[in-house]
Amino acid sequence: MDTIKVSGIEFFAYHGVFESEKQIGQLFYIDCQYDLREIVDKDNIENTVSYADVTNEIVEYCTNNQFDLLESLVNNLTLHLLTTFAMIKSIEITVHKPNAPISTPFSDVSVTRKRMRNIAYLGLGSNLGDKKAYLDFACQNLMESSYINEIAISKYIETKPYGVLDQPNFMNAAAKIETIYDPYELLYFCKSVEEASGRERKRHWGERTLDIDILLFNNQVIFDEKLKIPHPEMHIRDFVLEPLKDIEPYLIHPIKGENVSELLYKLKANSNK
Ligand code: PH2
Ligand code: MG
Ligand code: MG
Repeated sequence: MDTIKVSGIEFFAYHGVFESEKQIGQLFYIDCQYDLREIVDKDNIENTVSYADVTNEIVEYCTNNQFDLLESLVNNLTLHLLTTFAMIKSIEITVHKPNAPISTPFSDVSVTRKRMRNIAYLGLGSNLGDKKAYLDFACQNLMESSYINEIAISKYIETKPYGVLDQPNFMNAAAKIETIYDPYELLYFCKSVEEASGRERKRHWGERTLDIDILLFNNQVIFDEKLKIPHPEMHIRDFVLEPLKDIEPYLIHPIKGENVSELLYKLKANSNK
């Protein structure tokens, strides 16, 4: 893909923790590098993202908003640019603040942030109240987020409870999304939608108005306290594989190396033994 870079974009702004920085302001410099979604094969400005437009957008955003931290500035600026320019696939922004209030002589201080478009798969479930309405609620929240483009929603299926058996049947579904969130931001987003549905956490694996689990995120493997991707049990849950197969039967599990149809076939074969 084509990579475009603009360096040393200069502007005067008021970002900083100290009151004097907010009052007096100072010079900032930004380096910006972005990859396009597709190779530009026509000699026509309509087929690319003009570096002049990106530069103007950066200066406008940075002079119309104020942040204490450079980290917040680059975080929000990368979100803003990816939502503004649909043809940009990924972007890296470095903001320099060479006149920052540091008492020792220094040449520069800078913060860098990279952000890209990701493909993620979500598992949705509900087994309290109007289950279909809760799944619809989840999809609507996905659709309304500026940072998520919903690509596909599976059929909704009724399933027997798995794990904890003394609870009502579930309605389950899967969703494929494109998102500029990173995995942890997406996790917090899912939790916030669960909460907005009125979910109360009484017992592990118990009944819930709405559960939104991240199943897959690009081809990434994450295993830490907060987040495990791929979802550790997705390959042994028919209520995950069945709806996932509906939207992407040939999708390959990054650890198992088998596609969704194969995993579901094996799961069913084993449960019949
Ligand atoms: N979710 C669980 C536990 N058990 N069973 C079904 N059928 N569907 C679910 O979504 C489900 C479950 C924990 O997330
Ligand atoms: Mg779950
Ligand atoms: Mg969950």
